[in-house]
Amino acid sequence: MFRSGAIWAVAALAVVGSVSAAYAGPTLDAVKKADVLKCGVNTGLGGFSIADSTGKWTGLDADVCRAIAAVALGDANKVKFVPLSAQQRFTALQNGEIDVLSRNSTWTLQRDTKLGLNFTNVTFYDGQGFMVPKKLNVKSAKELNGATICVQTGTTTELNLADYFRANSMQFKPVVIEQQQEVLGAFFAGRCDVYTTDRSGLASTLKNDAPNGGADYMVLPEIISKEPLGPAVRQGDEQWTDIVKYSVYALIQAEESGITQANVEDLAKTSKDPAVQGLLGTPNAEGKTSGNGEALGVDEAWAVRAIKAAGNYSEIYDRNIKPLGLERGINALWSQGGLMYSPPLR
Ligand SMILES: N[C@@H](CCC(=O)N[C@@H](CS)C(=O)NCC(=O)O)C(=O)O
Repeated sequence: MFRSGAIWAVAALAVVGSVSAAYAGPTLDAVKKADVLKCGVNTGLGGFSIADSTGKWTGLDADVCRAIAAVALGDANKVKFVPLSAQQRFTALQNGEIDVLSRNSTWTLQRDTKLGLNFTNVTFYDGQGFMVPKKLNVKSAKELNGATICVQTGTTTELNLADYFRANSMQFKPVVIEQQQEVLGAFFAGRCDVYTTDRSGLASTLKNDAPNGGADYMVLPEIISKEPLGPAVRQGDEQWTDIVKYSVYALIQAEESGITQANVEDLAKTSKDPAVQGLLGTPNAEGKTSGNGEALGVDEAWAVRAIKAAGNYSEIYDRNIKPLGLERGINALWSQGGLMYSPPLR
């Protein structure tokens, strides 16, 4: 018994050994050849991805693009931001117009399977809500029977809305529009009583797009769905999936390990903490590095560059999402009662 177990162990090791050298997948090759990461983003959603008048993109999703470019290409600035509507985004990814989608997109079973995509992580745990003009004098979504509701095409929002009203035996009149700016135009012009989207989208709209600084509008208390938002890639290139996945996990682990944009280079040289050394590719006391970079098919300083690109998850959150008035809540680290958790990066 022992003998045959030992033989199996040797055989298993041989197999593991033979696949341990990371292969170069087609997406990383293509990204390197183009020397730019084509990253699908929102057409303009403050806090997530929005371009200023000089064409500079900011936001959590834009920072994720930068972290991936830093890992894959060694330069956080080598990103071509491709703005996409809700309706266009998955086709653009399927067609190869973009290498990764980082655009407030909800991870759902059918997007992750039937659409031929892989969601890699959750970068923001969200949920759908409703915004109404204060003058409507409504305090709860349960009072919205018969309301006219503005919603964007090609979203989970559209589907949840129908489910919620059906489940509560209420009627509504949908005004379904493809372009975000037109949805908001219709709502603020009073063509709909209600605007519905992810609560982060409502917070962003209230702060950035609503007339009068949002003073005449309010968000109702109900959260009617789960909207785990995160990056997606095409199925079929496991290496690229892993690169995107661990680029994001490096940012989350960096927060947990106290690694910041400002101290990452220093810690890469001086830290004696094995977890930090492992993540940052620093040789340990025996002169050995963790080998994470090799396993991903990049170099060992990959995570240093990801963190240097935009900061750790809390830095990214505080810079982009906090100004929308959204506290960390369930987006806090697991060790602080939230859901943000990186697997061991070893
Ligand atoms: N998370 C939802 C909704 C995403 C979505 O597209 N939301 C709208 C409203 S906040 C949006 O971002 N529109 C901006 C655009 O079309 O560029 C989904 O994945 O379907």
